[in-house]
Amino acid sequence: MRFMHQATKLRALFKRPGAIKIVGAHDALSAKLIERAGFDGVWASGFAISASLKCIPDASFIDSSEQLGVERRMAEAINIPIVADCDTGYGNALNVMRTVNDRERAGVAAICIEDNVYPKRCSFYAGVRRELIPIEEHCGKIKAAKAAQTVPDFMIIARTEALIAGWGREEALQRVEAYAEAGADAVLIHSKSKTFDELKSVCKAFSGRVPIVVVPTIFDQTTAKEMEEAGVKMIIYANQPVRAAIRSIRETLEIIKKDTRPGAANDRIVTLPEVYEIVGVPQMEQDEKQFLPVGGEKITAIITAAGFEKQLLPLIEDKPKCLLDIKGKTILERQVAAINDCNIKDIALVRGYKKEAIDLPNIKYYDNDRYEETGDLFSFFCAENEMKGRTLFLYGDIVFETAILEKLLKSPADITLVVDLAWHDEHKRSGAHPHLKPDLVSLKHRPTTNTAGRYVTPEEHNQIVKIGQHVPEDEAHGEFIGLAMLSEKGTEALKRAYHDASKKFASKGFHEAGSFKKASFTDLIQELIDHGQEVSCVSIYKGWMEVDSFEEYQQAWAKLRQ
Ligand code: SPV
Ligand code: MG
Repeated sequence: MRFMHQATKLRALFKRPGAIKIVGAHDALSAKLIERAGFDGVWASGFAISASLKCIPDASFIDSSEQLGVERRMAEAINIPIVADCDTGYGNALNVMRTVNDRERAGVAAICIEDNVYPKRCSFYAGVRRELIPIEEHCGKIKAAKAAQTVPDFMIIARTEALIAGWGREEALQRVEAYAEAGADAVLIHSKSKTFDELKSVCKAFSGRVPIVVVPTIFDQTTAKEMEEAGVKMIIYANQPVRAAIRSIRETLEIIKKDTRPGAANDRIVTLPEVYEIVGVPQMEQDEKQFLPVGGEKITAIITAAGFEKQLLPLIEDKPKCLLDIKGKTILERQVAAINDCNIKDIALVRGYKKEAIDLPNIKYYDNDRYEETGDLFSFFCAENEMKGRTLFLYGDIVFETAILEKLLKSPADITLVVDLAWHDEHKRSGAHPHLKPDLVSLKHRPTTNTAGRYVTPEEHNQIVKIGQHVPEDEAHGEFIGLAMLSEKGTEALKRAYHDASKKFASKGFHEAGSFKKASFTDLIQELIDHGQEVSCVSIYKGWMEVDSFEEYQQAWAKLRQ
């Protein structure tokens, strides 16, 4: 999209029939609300910014750069023109020149400079002295501003305080004519009268060579139509948002102070989702999906640790396997640490055997009280509530290096399982399975070995065609380690397949399982593959271990670092 300076948009508004209506903002949020409300532009009000930024009077206490900072933030937040209230231009004609260039760069469309002496006083403060600079001096500022501008459509609005200072209609008229003659793009005639009458007569008498701008703060019962009919081209509702904010905040605070329940004020405040929407959280969520690397989004880990395995007695007499201690840390603690290291904080654990022994904090617990008659698939689905987006599935008896999990999280596939290619080597060497019941995997593409005979883990993601304990050994390329990651789509496919199969196989065997309720996670993966679902593999070479027997537990002690 071609960049268009907001000054060009403001110029276009001046060419449009009818009065332009802009509203005073004190920060980016109020500017955004003004834009959302459908107004034509924003008035970066010195009065409102002094009040909100520092809670001080509008009397040149806020300097140019402080005011500019707020204007810049507003300009970043909105896409309608900003007219910056630049008081006296923050000094003499030379200061005005800098003021113009600073605002052009900030994306402001126009500045307004008034003929008050510096330091200025808000036009409405009753008991303060009021003086105006000579006409020639203000004309000099206007000429300097026009000479300094580099953005062709940038506008200089010259404001007179003659009526405010009580110098009368003629002085006001003389000044605005002179300012127009000096090159102002519009003139603002300010008034503190309770009625529009005095200002109206100045507007009517004005030559009309440039547009007229007014601020109906005190003559607040005048309609836009009346002002328009008097020849007004721009109306500035200068300070209503900051006044609305003060009243609303005050009333809300009173309620909460009295009631003590924050919810007592709910009917007078916006909801949190409304705030999220205004500041652009939905867009951020979309961008996150589109641009953040895979693994950057929220992931839930589900660990199954429900089962009881007789062969591990007496080691697990009083606790489940995941609580076996290996050099001062339990298997579960090691898993949680690796998961947390990968910035995954949502962990659900399905307990069963000796469930009361597991009480690690920051984990959501689900119970499979039928652990003796069900398989790990049933256990995983005890935590089905957690299967919402990307989901990590882990067996509760594996210990693995964090790098393996990091590698898995980078997989862009919908379903990815970690497969250890070392199984083949170890199998050949020992002549027996390294584990009692390995979940063997047959891959679509046979993994290649390098000259050292080690498997070269392929960069492209290989696919699994067969999985389970019954995969013939001569077809097996590796072993599923009990760690899988599913995208949101993959998770949905898994859930669908589970529920379809639970009906279809309710009373019969399911892949390698004698009955559906005794099925394993790998049975459901095979079911998905058989239905055409691509299941990817992230291949590794060692770096993990499983505790299925007393020997494996001893090995874990021997191999693991503290
Ligand atoms: C402001 O909003 O700071 C203005 C307008 O200058 S007024 O307060 O009405 O003078
Ligand atoms: Mg002001």
